[in-house]
Amino acid sequence: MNQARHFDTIIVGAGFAGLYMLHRLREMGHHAIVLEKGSGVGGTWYWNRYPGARCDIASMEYSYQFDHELQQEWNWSEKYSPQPEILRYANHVADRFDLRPYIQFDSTVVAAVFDDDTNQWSVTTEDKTGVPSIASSTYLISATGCLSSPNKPQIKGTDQFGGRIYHTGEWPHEPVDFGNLNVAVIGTGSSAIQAIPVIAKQAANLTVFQRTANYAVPARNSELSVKQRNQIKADYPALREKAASTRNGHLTEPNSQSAMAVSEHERMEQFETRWSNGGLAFMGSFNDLTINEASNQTAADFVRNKIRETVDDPITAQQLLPSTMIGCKRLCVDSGYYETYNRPNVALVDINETPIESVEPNGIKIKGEVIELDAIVFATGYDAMTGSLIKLNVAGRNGVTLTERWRAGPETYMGIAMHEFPNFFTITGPGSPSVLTNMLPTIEQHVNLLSKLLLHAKQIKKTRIEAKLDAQTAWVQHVNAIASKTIYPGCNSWYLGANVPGKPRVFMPYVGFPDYVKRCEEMVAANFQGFEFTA
Ligand code: N01
Repeated sequence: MNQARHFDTIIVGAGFAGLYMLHRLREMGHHAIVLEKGSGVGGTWYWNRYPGARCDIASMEYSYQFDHELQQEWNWSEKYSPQPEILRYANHVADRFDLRPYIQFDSTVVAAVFDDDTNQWSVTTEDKTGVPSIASSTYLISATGCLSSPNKPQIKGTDQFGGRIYHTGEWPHEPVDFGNLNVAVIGTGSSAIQAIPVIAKQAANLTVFQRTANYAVPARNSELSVKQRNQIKADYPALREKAASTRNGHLTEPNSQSAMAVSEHERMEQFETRWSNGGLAFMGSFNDLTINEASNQTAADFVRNKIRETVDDPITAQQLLPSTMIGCKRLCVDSGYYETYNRPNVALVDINETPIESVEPNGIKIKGEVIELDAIVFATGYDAMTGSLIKLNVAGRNGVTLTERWRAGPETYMGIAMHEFPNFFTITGPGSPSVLTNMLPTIEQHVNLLSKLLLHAKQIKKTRIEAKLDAQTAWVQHVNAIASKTIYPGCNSWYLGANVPGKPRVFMPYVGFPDYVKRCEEMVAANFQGFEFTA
């Protein structure tokens, strides 16, 4: 694309959000294109190829529901499918709906500028060699994902390291063999917790550097039999509807009782049942684990006891005990994580007690001694929710940038639009439930909502859509008010931006999925109240 081309809509990102948005817009007759940094579709599942990567929401639910035949014909092989299978699914969708011709790969968006006079976005991309191209459009939709801008800590000496360096969020496409190597993993979030058991089996020695101990519940992953799949498919719409009525948009079978309302015996029984069933449904053990600190404490103590029971070495077990509230950071789902510390080739370093002094050419130095290493895996997460949006270098009316406007934290209207940024929209943006939910239905809900918004503008013959300032201010206040009633602001999580030095501490997602959907429906019914349609 050497000459500026014009589109009705430019979508950024060919992950699950971008693919479905493209499909819907094509159905609506839009001349649309997706600009994608990678060489293939799949978004987060294209980049996250680290060992052990898989989803932690059941695949039968972590999948599209917009097309009945698609969900009937696709066969997930496991309860929680591994990354290669999820990536195959994304590719299948791209082919099945003939989306590939409308996706421009190897194209990183480096700037997007709104022209107030023409109501057009001018979007600059760079190819793999840095050669720029420009395209323009009436609408610009970011489908960049919430967890796609890797957080790379600046540890002194990293650039001098003589071995190999990886980041879980930018994993090589060729197989990585850790056989007979001395390996370090830095970080103990969901990615690390999935990767560590697999790497430990391959490596000669594995040293894990932990900053904050995390809670993990067992996945109890298993193969899905034909019978199990068919049972779900037989009444898929009912299952989807039930999931949509839950707080997180997936089936956690929430218990309607408070943890404080039952006896100690009943409480333990509930926790044990959920622990042996596995998965995120553990947080549904009682209805108040995320809003009542005393209830939360009972669940946290239960998991801490499980860690003590599982890990043989009492000092390591002690270091692995999380001190935060459970679920305050995203709960991790594991397959043999704590058991891995019983292996003779695995060591844990608590960097609060023994900080990393530097990375040396041959390893990592702590307490004046170098732990010799052949490879370092950074499992240090993401500049979540806002990082990828800010990297687009979006300039709205009068050249105002997101970086300026979001200096004190992101401000959006309903998580989909921003005042001063006309015709710019975000799928699962900050201020929407996004990362607190099953992302696939949440993505579909946003795509459907944006499709309706663009259709409405067309029907009333307007081409410029902008969120009103008062509506945005009220929404931001509402998002904060709801979050402040929960345990979430109480620990240093990426939900709050606390993992990235210098990032403002603001709780970014909206708590409450069905309530959010209801509010969106009310907004639609009120002719997209909160938006101004002009031109
Ligand atoms: O990232 P994280 P992630 N020095 O931010 C540590 C989703 N996901 O990639 O907690 C040393 O959770 C950091 O420490 P601390 C899921 O939503 C889903 O693991 O900030 N350590 C933490 O331990 C998840 O929540 C799946 O103190 C440093 C770790 O690195 C989200 O993605 C699988 C450090 C980062 O953990 C992000 O998960 C994987 C430093 N300077 C991910 N900086 C599924 O199963 C950071 N850390 C679907």
